[in-house]
Amino acid sequence: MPLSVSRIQNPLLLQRLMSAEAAAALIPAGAHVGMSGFTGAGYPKAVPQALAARIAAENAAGREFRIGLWTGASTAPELDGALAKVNGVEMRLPYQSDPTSRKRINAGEMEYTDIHLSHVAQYVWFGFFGKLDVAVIEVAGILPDGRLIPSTSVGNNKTWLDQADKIILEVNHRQPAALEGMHDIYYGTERPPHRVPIPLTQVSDRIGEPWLRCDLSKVVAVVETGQGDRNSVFAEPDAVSRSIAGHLIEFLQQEVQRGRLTPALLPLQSGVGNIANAVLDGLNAGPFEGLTAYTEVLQDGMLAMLRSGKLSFASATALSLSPAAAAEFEAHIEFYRSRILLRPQEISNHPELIRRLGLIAMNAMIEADIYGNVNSTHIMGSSIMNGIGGSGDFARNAYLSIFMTPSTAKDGAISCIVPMVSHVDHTEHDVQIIVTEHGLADLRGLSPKERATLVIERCAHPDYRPALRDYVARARAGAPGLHTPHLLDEAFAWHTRYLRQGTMRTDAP
Ligand code: 0RQ
Repeated sequence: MPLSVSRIQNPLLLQRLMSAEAAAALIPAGAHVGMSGFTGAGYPKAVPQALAARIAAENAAGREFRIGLWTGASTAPELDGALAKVNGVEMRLPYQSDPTSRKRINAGEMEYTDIHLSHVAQYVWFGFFGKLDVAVIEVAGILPDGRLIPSTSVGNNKTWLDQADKIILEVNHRQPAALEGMHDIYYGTERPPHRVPIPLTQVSDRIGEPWLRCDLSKVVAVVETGQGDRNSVFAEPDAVSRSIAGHLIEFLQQEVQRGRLTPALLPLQSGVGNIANAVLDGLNAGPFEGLTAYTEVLQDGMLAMLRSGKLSFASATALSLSPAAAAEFEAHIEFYRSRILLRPQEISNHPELIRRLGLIAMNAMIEADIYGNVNSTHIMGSSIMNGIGGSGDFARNAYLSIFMTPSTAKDGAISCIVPMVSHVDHTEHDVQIIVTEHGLADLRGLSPKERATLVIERCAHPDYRPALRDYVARARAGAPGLHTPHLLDEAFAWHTRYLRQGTMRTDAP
């Protein structure tokens, strides 16, 4: 049986089968395009590249052709990279981590709206970003009645399918057919003032359907693809990330001893990157049992915890796995089927659910200041790295809000603990715990002055402690009794003063 017949079971949609080039030709210049994809999982692989080729040809002919690109979160070189290379994106939202896009954004060649991931779907329903013209969605298959089997991420796909005028579907034969049944698409979210509580009280609760609904009359093209997701390999945990994990696990053990957590902890949320993955490795070898996760990205560390039995269930919106972990997932998909649910990001990141479930939120950061404000997004206050992603959704509403970083960046040339962050993503009110390889500062219940001492003595690199202590002493002396003493001129100058010239990266990959 030809692949198209097995994966595209709806006769009407089978008739819409065409090449990626023909499908890309249906996207008009200036369109708002909602594409699938969340942290390198479930993004369309062929149409974006065909669109990029078309944009390059249009530009070569002297015609400007750019689109507004909306996704779930970051994608991959075949999508963000390909479109950014031809300067085809006029405006991007809500999260990216692509080197070429980053360069374009920081060069003023691409506009970027960096927003909380839980906000995206509802802002589109509210009409805050204007009309969505086209949806380009990767799916694992199409049922006879036209319902869609979602791929390795759900992200904003439900909203894109619902809101777009035209739909282009990429049916990817490389994604496991056995993904069917591992999704939970909730259709009960209304606009205010008609909202009702979301009926989810346990991470494993099913509240929706395994398939995406699709208005077949809007589908203008179906394209077949066969490439896997392109996710990078995680670095083996190094001494720094192992120390961070160690401090965190020790802290969680103390919380259990104090009766503020049980040995099963509370549902874990884990951010992206090597440190987050190292913490999960640490938890996998640690003393806690019967853990659960309510997170947005399920990466290698969590898969290993499911396999070992440390983690009994994980709810996420994306399976962002390295090639080796993806192979493990596919080889044992029946094992994972009863332990993983993928949901829309408006549910995985929903403040109501995060507060109700009482999550332990663990996210990486760029820098924290002595009073507990956190910068997750900007280098030197001005240059975007990736975006806030879901970190704000989780930090603001979690049971425990934890931020982690090595104490220094750029081989020690930059302190990640500073007097005043150069950009604020998470205020002191949303940050409870700061961890570096040197230690952990528990800021709960402390005044700003108490926090400053703790953050410097526990978390700052010893090389930077004298300068930070000196700053605090002079700020306090200059303004005795003030609540949050600062020397503003110096606070603003810190980032340039303590930066060895020539080490700063302006075009970070
Ligand atoms: O640069 O690659 O040139 O070495 O920033 O830093 O230490 O490799 O850490 O990859 O875990 O990323 C906060 C960006 C951390 C990420 C951030 C430089 C450093 C390096 C990256 P190089 P690391 P990571 C759920 C949660 C926001 C979104 C989020 C992120 C590069 O975790 O995007 O949390 N978070 N979402 O050298 C100058 C400093 C620096 C610095 C680091 N103080 N000054 N450069 N760097 N600190 C997931 C989603 O929402 C999708």
